[in-house]
Amino acid sequence: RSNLENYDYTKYHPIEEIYKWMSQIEERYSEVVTQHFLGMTYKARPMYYLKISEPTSTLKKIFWMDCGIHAREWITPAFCQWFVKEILQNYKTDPRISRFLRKVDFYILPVLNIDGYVYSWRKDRFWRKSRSSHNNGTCFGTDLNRNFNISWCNVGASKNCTHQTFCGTGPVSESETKAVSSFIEDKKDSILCYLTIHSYGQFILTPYSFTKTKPSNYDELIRIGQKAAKELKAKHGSNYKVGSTSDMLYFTSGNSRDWAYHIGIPFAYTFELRDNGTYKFTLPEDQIQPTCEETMAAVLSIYDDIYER
Ligand code: ING
Ligand code: ZN
Repeated sequence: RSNLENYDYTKYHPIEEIYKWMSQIEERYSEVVTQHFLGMTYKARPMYYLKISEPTSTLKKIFWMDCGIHAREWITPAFCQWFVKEILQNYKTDPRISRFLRKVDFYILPVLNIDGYVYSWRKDRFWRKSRSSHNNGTCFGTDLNRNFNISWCNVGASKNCTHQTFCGTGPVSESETKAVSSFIEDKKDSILCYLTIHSYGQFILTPYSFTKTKPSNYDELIRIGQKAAKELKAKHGSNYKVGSTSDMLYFTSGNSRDWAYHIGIPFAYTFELRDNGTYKFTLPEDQIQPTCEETMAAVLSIYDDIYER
């Protein structure tokens, strides 16, 4: 059961299986995939991303996607893995995907918040934050999506470590956000698109979340997002709403997407995957496949539009 051909993409997987899957993917598709170390989590677990890249001499742009920044959002690591599988199984035969790989490298981080993910499997299915220790070990976890260096802890975030949206002890105080921030900062001139995948609620969200002020390319972001939502709906009929986070949801600060946009990455979106509130974070496994299929359509639609520019 442990080889790659038997990997079940319609089930949720504990971190050990995801680690193993990453190594097997790198081995099986060594001509296009490499696994890279990004940093260590608070509990000293290694964070790896997969780079999907066809060896060519031309300088390529980067499309970044991360999943699992919030521990309980299990459908999101499942989607990142689905995405990798689809690209690798089809890049030789699907003209659209082979076209992407001529100009673009995909960087995929399947589980950003590994410590939290492990905790959500072993102890508390509804854990959201990381597992860093605060106040002499009396409370645990930072909301990694409030810890980035953008309007840090100004709105929709808490300085109380017992709260779900604890922003950390300072901007980028957590090892997980440090690892992601320094990598993105380093590569930002090449990164054209930053996607971060959450659940639930069924939204495609643009900057910003800490202000109602609109980004300079807002109209284009919305147009591309709306087309993606249309492609998504065409698969299984799911309705997604498109708009800025502050218009569609609530005010928050210190999230990764706003930060990525702020440092100059022009196409930055947050996805909120299924569902609409029936199962919330415990989306049944029989919805993994349809959710991944429709999300794939949306992500490829966004990539198409950006690529064609
Ligand atoms: N929702 C996001 C959260 O971090 C969000 C909403 C989206 C905030 C985009 C900021 C930017 O609260 C979930 N489900 O985590
Ligand atoms: Zn989330």
